[in-house]
Amino acid sequence: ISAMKEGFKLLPGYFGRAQQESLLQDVRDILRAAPFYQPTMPKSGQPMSVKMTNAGALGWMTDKQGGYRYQARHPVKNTPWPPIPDTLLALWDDVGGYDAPPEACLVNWYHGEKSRMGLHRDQDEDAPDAPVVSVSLGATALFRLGGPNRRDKTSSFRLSSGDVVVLGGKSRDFFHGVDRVYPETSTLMPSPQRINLTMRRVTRPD
Ligand code: MD3
Ligand code: FE
Repeated sequence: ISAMKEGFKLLPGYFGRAQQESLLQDVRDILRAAPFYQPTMPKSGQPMSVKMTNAGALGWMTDKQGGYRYQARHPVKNTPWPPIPDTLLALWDDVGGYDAPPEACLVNWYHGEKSRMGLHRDQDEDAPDAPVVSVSLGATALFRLGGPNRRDKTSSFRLSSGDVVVLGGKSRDFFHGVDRVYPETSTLMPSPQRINLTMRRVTRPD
């Protein structure tokens, strides 16, 4: 990891198999209150290839009309998002190095071989000093991390089930994306499904 990637931490195999299964059950519980919805791109209305839901006081969403934003309610059910699971709050305390708790846990579902996430930055939060903490479950993904400018050189690596990524410091602002998911790489879910859980602080703590 170069100096450029300062603040970026990959913790391979942070969660073992039993904990992955327990986290997947937590996701199923979230889905009962807040099912996956189909996010669409601002202006174009292009559907994303990843489906989403959230846990926490605030959830990240996007649709054609409103664009990227955080809101307190599920866009279809109009009910509050369920709470962030305790295992994830404990993870944030263990690796986040940030005093205030996370407010949002975005659940990304890569449901097919065509699911991907284009190169982007996460810029919708008002607490840019807080890290982003992410957990991968299921199929292995090819993840790409660049720099603060879209044209910066990128490096790619695989994220496997149970891996944790912490984006702190400068890396918090770097371009990143998911190029593909690999079939038959995990027995946690039917291939080639992958779930990524991403915790964020959205508002500035008092
Ligand atoms: C690097 N999710 O939800 S998680 C996202 O695997 C997102 O679903 C990807 O990018 C996924 O916004 C990647 C790891 C991650 C999350 C946030 C980052 C990497 C990041 C923010 C800055 C740099
Ligand atoms: Fe992102």
